[in-house]
Amino acid sequence: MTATVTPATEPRAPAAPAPAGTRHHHACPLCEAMCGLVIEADGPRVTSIRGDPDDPFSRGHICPKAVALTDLHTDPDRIRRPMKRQGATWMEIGWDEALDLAASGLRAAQRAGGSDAVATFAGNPTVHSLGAMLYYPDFVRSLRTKNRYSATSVDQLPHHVAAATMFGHPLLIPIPDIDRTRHLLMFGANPHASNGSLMTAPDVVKRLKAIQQRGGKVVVVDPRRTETAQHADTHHFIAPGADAFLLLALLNVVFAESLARDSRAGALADGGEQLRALVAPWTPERVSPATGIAPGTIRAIARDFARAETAACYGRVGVSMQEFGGLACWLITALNLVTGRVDEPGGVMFTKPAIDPVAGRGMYSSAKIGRWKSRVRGLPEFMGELPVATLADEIETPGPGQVRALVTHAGNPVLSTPNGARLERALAKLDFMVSIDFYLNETTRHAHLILPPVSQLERDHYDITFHALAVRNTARYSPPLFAPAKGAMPDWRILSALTERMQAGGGWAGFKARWRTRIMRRLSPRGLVDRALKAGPYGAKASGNGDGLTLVKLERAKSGVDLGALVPMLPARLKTANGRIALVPEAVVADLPRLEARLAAFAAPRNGTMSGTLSLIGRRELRSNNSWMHNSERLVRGRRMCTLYMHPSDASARGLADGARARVSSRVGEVECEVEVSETMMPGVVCLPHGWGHHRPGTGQSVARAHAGVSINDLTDEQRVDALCGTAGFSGTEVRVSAVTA
Ligand SMILES: Nc1nc2c(c(=O)[nH]1)N[C@H]1C(S)=C(S)[C@@H](COP(=O)(O)OP(=O)(O)OC[C@H]3O[C@@H](n4cnc5c(=O)[nH]c(N)nc54)[C@H](O)[C@@H]3O)O[C@H]1N2
Ligand SMILES: Nc1nc2c(c(=O)[nH]1)N[C@H]1C(S)=C(S)[C@@H](COP(=O)(O)OP(=O)(O)OC[C@H]3O[C@@H](n4cnc5c(=O)[nH]c(N)nc54)[C@H](O)[C@@H]3O)O[C@H]1N2
Ligand code: SF4
Ligand SMILES: [Mo]
Repeated sequence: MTATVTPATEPRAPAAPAPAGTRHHHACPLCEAMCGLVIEADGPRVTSIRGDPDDPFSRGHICPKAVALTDLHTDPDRIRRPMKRQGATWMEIGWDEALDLAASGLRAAQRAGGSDAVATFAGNPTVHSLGAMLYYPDFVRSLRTKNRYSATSVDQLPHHVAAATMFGHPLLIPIPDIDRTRHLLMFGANPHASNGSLMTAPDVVKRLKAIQQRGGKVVVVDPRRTETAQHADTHHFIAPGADAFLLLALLNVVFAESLARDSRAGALADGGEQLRALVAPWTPERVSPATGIAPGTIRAIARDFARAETAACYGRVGVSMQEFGGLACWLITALNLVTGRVDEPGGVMFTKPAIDPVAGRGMYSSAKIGRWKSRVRGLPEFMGELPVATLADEIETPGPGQVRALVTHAGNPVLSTPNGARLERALAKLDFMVSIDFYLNETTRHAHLILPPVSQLERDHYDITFHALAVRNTARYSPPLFAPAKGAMPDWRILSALTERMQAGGGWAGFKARWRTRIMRRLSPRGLVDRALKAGPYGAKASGNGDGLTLVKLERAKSGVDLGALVPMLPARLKTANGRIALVPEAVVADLPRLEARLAAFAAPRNGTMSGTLSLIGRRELRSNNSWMHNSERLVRGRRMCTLYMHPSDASARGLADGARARVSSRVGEVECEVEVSETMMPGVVCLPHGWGHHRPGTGQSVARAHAGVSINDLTDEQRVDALCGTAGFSGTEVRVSAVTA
């Protein structure tokens, strides 16, 4: 299939020019770091993008991706008008026609198969779009479907599970107070590449260095000696997916050697004795073969952590995108709790954001796992969503409730979810698909309709999510840099227009929903932000003197405002029914036998020989952003990013030298790529980045296609999930690697 674009009769309108030589302040919306930018523009042209030295939080930091915002804005491949596909041909159509077609296509699917016949998938940039954050939930509600999916179940879901079951709300994730800690124990995170995650900390490299400069320690546990690990005081290789074993042993040592500490948060927690009993069998000796870490080292990690004056244990995707992610995330918080690190400066703390997502009672606030199950595989719902690892099953398996139509928003599940190739085949069988996205990518090419939002520079921004996950309390509002091009729609307008069209049902509930949509449309994101700020913890009401934070004030403070270091928030912030912390949450602990049953398999040696399998993990690169931003020449040129890292012993056992081509195969598929022999890999483990594989036909990103790479998710297995919550078990996928012979 090739993509031919037939222009609509209406010419493409140019971006409304900003006055010549203007300076704008804007928060970068690309990753979680929220760096402040100073962008200079000459008319419609961006002339420079620099870090904003006056941003009290990011202090002038910037990374190469921010500069590519201008490439994104001017990219001729970026879709600017709605597109309709007929066979392999795309044509531009007007907005009214496009929105009506979207609604009628979805309604037809609902009529034929009921409301669950329509599925939704929200990708990562949804969280980075103010408009989508505010208007996407109502759109999904208007569809009344149980088939809701998102990138959450290939990412941070287990962290939400731990937060929900221990503190009563999925968003009550404690954040490492890295600016004050003297000991940071990091599992499965590489902030040198990712710029920090579930820990918004712009200029995170400098903040990590500062820990060492004040005499503290950074300890990294990772199957790869990453950039972060190379700068740490200590790095320990761990077998992929074995973190829960190690954490059980760390807790075992803490109890066995009386290293636990009393604390305010600890006094609020129930289950201390139960936890002590649970971890008692998990001695360092018992977990050592499975983790690959010597018993003495495990004891030293536990002692150093527990004895440090202040300490924070933190884990990120390495512990959440694996088969035992729920257990690992729980155990990390449990370790923090019993050593007195929760809600203490220098430990892990809760934020007090100016707009508080925890205060609302939305569809994301439920603390229960599995209120319903997926139809085909019986995987559990969480936060109103089902695991995306089963989306292809739901599309392909006939019967009542079969998915026949799909809406994607800012996502690329063909490249981002396990066994993407199978999902890709499934997408081609849908009756109807609509994508809200400005690129024709590996996923959206299967849509019948693409509704493109404006570029990142044509919309306003307030980071609702990441201010709530930041290492300081800050607030920052960015007005649009450019007025939207004529006839262009931001995410929120598209979503609001679709919601209006899909809202059905009469009666009081229907009336209320329609009324809400109208009010929301009238307020716009800007108005909603103003309201939320006024109602928030720094608003006039909360501050009591009528002098609270408002949007107007934030607009005046162009570089954002600092609301101070994190402060103790317990017990007031707890959302559990009994107002206590569950140190041993029943739903999570019930998963321990599944882990125990795998101990022997983890301990069995399986690598190092020609025939042996290897364990596959992922990585992030500073100049890449998941599956997109690959159409920016300046980001993809230079050193090739999509290579397979491999330890010298594993490479030589297979006759592979640096730069050789290798065939990598798994239960589900096979790819061919270049090998980079690297001492930084744990023997037996190989590593590929995700988000590549742009060779597929029918896409519309010319630069990305020239730097195609291969997709790691053509190897990862949709059957391999964390059974507790259905999150994809990417880390540790078993693969075979062999030399490609001409
Ligand atoms: N094997 C493996 N797989 C992984 C990962 C891994 O580490 N290993 N990481 C996982 C993680 S953490 C994540 S978050 C996912 C990410 O995967 P996804 O969320 O599925 O996709 P992205 O690559 O972020 O694609 C973003 C899409 O959104 C579009 N877009 C960008 N900005 C906007 C906007 O403002 N509005 C709209 N409507 N569209 C926009 C882009 O054009 C692009 O098509 O991948 C996951 N997959
Ligand atoms: N430049 C850039 N920045 C990004 C992104 C991007 O694509 N590019 N993506 C953004 C997104 S969506 C997210 S979610 C964040 C993620 O932020 P991070 O979690 O910091 O991301 P990674 O760099 O993938 O780091 C994960 C680490 O886990 C290790 N790991 C893999 N498996 C295991 C395991 O089983 N156990 C342990 N202990 N470690 C393991 C990997 O080797 C890797 O070093 O980054 C965000 N920032
Ligand atoms: S670190 Fe993240 S927020 Fe900062 S400039 Fe880079 S992409 Fe933007
Ligand atoms: Mo992510």
